[in-house]
Amino acid sequence: MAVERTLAIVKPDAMGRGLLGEILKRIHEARFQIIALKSLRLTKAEAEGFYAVHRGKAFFEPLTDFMSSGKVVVLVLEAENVIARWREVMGATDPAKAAPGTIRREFGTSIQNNCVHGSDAPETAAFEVGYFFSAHELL
Ligand code: 3AN
Repeated sequence: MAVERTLAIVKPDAMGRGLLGEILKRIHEARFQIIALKSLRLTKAEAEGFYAVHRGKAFFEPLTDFMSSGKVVVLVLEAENVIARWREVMGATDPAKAAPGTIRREFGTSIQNNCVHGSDAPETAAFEVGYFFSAHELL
């Protein structure tokens, strides 16, 4: 199985509720290596660019408002099969449908306010990592 990298985001709802430490603990327990990490506030335009594949959907406007409403922490995680494994730790998009013990099930409050993001495929991971980090930050 290949060593992969994925982009994780601790979203504004989780940051505002003081959940960063809890989420980092779960990343540590899953034995994912943190290659890079930073805290920032997305502009509305940056949130729209990040979620460009969802442009035109009903949830695009509220989603990009939400993602630019407060600080986020973005991380690059590395491990074997980490793209799928981080999505397992996060749980399903809708917290009500997420498996027990997952971050979204335990802390998410709606489909939009679901605490964390994770890339869904190698191609999106490459785009998303590059959206936030330059090559010299990923050594
Ligand atoms: P995931 O983050 O689980 O891969 P995506 O990529 O389908 O989910 O959606 C990106 C983000 O858009 C989700 N994390 C969630 O915040 C929001 N979202 C997705 N579907 C909906 C929806 N039906 N209503 C509101 N927000 C949504």
